Amino acid sequence: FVTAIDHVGIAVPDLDAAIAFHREHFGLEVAHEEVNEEQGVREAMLRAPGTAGTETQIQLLAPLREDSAIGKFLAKSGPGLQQLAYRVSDVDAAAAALRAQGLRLLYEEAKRGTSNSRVNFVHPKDAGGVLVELVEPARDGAH
Ligand code: V0V
Repeated sequence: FVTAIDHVGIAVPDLDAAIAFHREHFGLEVAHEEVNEEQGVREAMLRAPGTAGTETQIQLLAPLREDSAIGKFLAKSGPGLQQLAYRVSDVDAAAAALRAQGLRLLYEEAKRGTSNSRVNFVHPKDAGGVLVELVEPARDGAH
């Protein structure tokens, strides 16, 4: 049910500084930026130039609060890779299938992710130490 590697998420202390770093050193461009209050993040999606629509994105995640998932991750592990996100066509079906296989999903119901996507997560302890996000893009095709 995984249709693509949607994005890889990096926890950063300062979003603007991280965007500038990736632009300056790797030539990545900002495809999208938003604040997600529920997740406690200010975030940006980056892509390589000329790849719009086909790209795997890099998601930079900066905390809005110390007690948010990213705030806690930074305090414990410091800046770095925080999540791997698989794109799925139906996040509820994907979550149900994984639950039936004995994996712990973090949310009972999918929550709102970037660009009105719907997301859920597999617990990192059940996925080889990797926080795996399942992301169902919004129907308008934005991701
Ligand atoms: C924690 N652990 C991780 C981890 N976070 N391992 C790998 N990758 C991570 N990102 C380890 C941690 O070191 C512990 O291992 C163990 O898991 C349990 O951690 P904990 O300290 O008890 O739990 P917390 O409070 O740190 O929470 C961890 C979880 C939390 C994964 C439950 O971060 C969470 O709810 N994440 C889902 C939401 C999220 O990440 N939102 C921000 C992105 P030891 O020490 O016991 O061995 S928002 C987003 O992605 C959006 C909007 C989007 O993509 O659209």
